[in-house]
Amino acid sequence: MMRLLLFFFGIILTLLISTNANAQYICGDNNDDGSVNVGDAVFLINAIFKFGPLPIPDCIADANNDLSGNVGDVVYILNYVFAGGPPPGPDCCDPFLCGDVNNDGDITPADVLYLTNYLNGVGDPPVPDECVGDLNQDGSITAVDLGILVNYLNGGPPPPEGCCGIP
Ligand SMILES: [Ca+2]
Ligand SMILES: [Ca+2]
Ligand SMILES: [Ca+2]
Ligand SMILES: [Ca+2]
Repeated sequence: MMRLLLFFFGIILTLLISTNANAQYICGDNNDDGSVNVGDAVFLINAIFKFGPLPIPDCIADANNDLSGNVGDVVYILNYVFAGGPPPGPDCCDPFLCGDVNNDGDITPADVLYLTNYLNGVGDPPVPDECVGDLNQDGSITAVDLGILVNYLNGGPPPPEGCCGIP
């Protein structure tokens, strides 16, 4: 049963995640009524377990911004509505911040350290996808990309927005 559920989630995740990044939306407002409340948790449960309609755009289902739309987002919404947890989003449809290689939502010296460790073979690759570390979009992560990151933190131009192919 568990394996079946996991398989099913895999299909749903593929369905839920899209690259629609420019529509007006509220992350977690799955039923599009203008606010995030328990109805949105129910909406997402229906989408996952009962083949109900998907939110539009479907990326807003990713309330916890981990690049998947699943029961974790139902829990996240319930925690927000009932337990004072953090609100969804706002970047659920724009998950790739180029240069934020440790995926904490910001570009800071910690990203330089993360990327340096990776280039030295002692750290993990950039998350959530290696593409956020390819700042010059040449298909590989090198010292040049690290240089762009360092330069930005020293007041240079910001990394490009489309390093992962999503402008
Ligand atoms: Ca709603
Ligand atoms: Ca999620
Ligand atoms: Ca970061
Ligand atoms: Ca590169």
